[in-house]
Amino acid sequence: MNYIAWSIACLYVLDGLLLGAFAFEIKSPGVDSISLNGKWNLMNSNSSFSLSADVPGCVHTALQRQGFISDPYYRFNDLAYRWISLDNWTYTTSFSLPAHVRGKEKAVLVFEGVDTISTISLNGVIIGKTDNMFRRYDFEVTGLLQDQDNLLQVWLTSAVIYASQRSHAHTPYRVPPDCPPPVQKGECHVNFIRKAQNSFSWDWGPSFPTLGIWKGVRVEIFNTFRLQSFTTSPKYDADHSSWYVEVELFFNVVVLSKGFVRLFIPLLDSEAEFQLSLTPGQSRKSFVLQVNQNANITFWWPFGHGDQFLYDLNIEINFEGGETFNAERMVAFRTVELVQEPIPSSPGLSFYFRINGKPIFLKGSNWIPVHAFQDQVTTDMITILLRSVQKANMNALRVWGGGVYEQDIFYTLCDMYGIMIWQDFMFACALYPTEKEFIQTVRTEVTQQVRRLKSHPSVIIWSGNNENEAAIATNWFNITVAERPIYVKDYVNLYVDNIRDIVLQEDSTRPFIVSSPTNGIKSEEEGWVARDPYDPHYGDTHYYNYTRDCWNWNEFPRTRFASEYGFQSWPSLSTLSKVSVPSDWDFNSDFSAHRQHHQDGNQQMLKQAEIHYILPNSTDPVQRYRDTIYITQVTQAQCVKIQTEFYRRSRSTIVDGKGHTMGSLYWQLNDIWQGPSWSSVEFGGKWKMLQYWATDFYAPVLSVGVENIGDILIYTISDSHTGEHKVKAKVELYSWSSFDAVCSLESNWTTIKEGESTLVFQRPVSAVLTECGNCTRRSCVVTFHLSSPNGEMIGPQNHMFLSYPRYAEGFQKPNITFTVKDAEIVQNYAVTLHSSFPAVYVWLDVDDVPGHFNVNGFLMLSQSLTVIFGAWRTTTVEEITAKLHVTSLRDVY
Ligand code: BMA
Repeated sequence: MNYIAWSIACLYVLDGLLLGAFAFEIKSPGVDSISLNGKWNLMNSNSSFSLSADVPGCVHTALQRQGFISDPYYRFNDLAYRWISLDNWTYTTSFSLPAHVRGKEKAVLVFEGVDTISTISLNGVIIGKTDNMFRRYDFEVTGLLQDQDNLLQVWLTSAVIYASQRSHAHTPYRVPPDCPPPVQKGECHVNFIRKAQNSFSWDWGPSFPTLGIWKGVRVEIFNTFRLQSFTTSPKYDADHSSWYVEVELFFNVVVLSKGFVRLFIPLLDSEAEFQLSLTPGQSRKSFVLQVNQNANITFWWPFGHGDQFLYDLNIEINFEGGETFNAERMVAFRTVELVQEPIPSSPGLSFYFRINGKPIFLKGSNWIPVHAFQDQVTTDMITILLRSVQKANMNALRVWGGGVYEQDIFYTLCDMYGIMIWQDFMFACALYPTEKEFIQTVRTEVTQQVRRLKSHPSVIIWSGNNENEAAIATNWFNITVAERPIYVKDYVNLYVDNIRDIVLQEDSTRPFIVSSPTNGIKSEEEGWVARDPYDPHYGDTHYYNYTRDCWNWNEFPRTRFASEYGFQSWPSLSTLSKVSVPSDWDFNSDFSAHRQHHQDGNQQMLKQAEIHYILPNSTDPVQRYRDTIYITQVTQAQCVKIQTEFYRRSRSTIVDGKGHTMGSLYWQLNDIWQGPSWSSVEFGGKWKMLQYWATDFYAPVLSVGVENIGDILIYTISDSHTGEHKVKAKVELYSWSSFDAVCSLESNWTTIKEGESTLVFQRPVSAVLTECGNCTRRSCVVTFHLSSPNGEMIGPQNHMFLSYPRYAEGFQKPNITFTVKDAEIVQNYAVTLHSSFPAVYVWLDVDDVPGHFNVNGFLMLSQSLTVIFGAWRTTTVEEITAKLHVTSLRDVY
């Protein structure tokens, strides 16, 4: 597969030194670590395939790299290659021990991640089994190792067959759902296996139930002890108004060992030394470094609210035997509270995050797995996505519970960029079994993941599952009244008595909620499964409605916190063309139907589009296909903009007892493959129109225009902490046939307050049109922006339509032409557009040249306009000129 789009060489921030301080793999004193990563042999059950395979890796990647299969994402290959996941596969390697490690006391084989069901043997002896891809496994192999020719084998069982067997063995009652909806073309019973739940298919992704060794493998050999992991948790002591850092060290000890631990943060002039005494067995040691009371601590803030200050914490251990250990870890000081308290004139409770004592509105989206083959996810891919998040003015992501706990580098970059993470545990849209072994493996998974991730300041909340409270409450699986108590009991057992219990024990530095959506405290009062977990008066909500007119903001629930909402669109032709052929490029082709995993998704997109726009009708089929992709992206961007602006302007208002919205995380940021989905960034990193628009609708200070009962209302929303501002709204009306404003209006000066949404302009549409003279609802568009007393423009320019563009009068084909020039900044190109008439949703697409524009999908109200394209690889004026396509709404019909 061609990953050019991903490979931007990670120019941004990957300062080796800085990331070094985040390294989570530990070099323990006295431990020899022998990596077993690299080339292994891979064989299927009847030995008809025998090939070389990388570890970390998976069977699909190996088969593709060795030329046994072509790109699994190509056309219908997900179905053609189903056999791979139905077979059993064995990874084999052999290794010798370097002379200096032979004869040591202990040897442990560490598997950072096995996907998923396996039996592992060393030199013919079974050393263990795995059943959970989210766990690390340490198998003691002392006495089994030879100096040379050790044979290590990992016998993987088909996840699909295992899940089916477990489900059939579960006889007392069913644990639904059995299978995904047929449109997803997936496999059944994924809830019976601790594996990425989306790997059996999802409504935005393919079914590739991978098998493999997806993370590193090593042997650790030692005489006295080994340090397995450590955590660093800055905590605030409110009673003494002071900070301390709790450091926990996890050892595996062979013989009694003694020494000293020294902790210090040079920049805060804080230091402490402790005695350390290790007794044989598993040992967890906790130390507290009191931060110097006189030191001035700079907090870590979410992006847009301040800097992401990170301090270097040094850990030094000196053992009596002379062995030493040194580690550096970046720590950050921040507090997080989830505030659920009564709100005046509103029944229910608030639901918002207070970081360092300040209420913060979460602006962002939901994160899904970056690839079906996790071994192919690179740091570059993660960096591109997280940079896109920050560029779009987002400050938060929810790592959704149907995928994977992300790699360390993901959280490290979020720490550095100030992106707050809402971390789900990996359970989604299903009920789950609660047999002893299942609970046991989940307990280990949760303990390990909390310990792995809790040192990251970016993680601000743990959440038990995705939509499983709602699944029981609103009876997705047709459970009878008589059976319901069994499922509620299982639910409480898994998420409350086990997962919550572990999280509360392991981590007191961030809140935990049991599900999303949930009513929070109210759900707890109702026995953890609320009557209506979507109640807008409590907790968070997920809301989707594809059939109602998305321009009608009255349709949206005025929730406390919108953690999911969204609309689908198709990715660009350049992304799709990598996995399709020209005969597929038709909205009604088998390919278009095959890639759509959401029932009626393609029709829903067009129906929603058709409410507002005339659908593409070019007689050239490929042009019509391109235009249809375009119209789905326009529709998605416009719908999500309207909904997000509604949530942002609801932050400080209460209407009919509802409001005080403090978060909008739309569904979904990224894509797992090249197909239609709710994403704003395509597979490969290309921005859809929605991603460009997010930059504006998530701007720190924003003006929003809406129509309500015949009035034009313009609100200002300010996320800033800089106090009060005076602003006025400058409003202009443009007709579709001229670049000169028909009229200009202004609001009075209004004081806007930090953290509030304020009405700055209100006038009846009829009065505005009369005052303007030459405008009707259909012939003009309203533009507006905020201006400060010294004439500065505050926040982005915005606009609103007074009728749907499909009814626009005087709308002309704009005949946009362009010229491209070198912008004289490395890899930046200036594209100057010339238009004959005002144009709406002007969209620039440079095909497969990776990079993005400074603006895109815009309203063009001037004859000429220059935009900048920043490329992520070397390109030329000629290449951009040849590949650039410009489309505006009036061009597609
Ligand atoms: C939400 C998510 C996902 C899904 C999305 C779109 O409910 O949690 O399960 O992909 O809706 O349907």
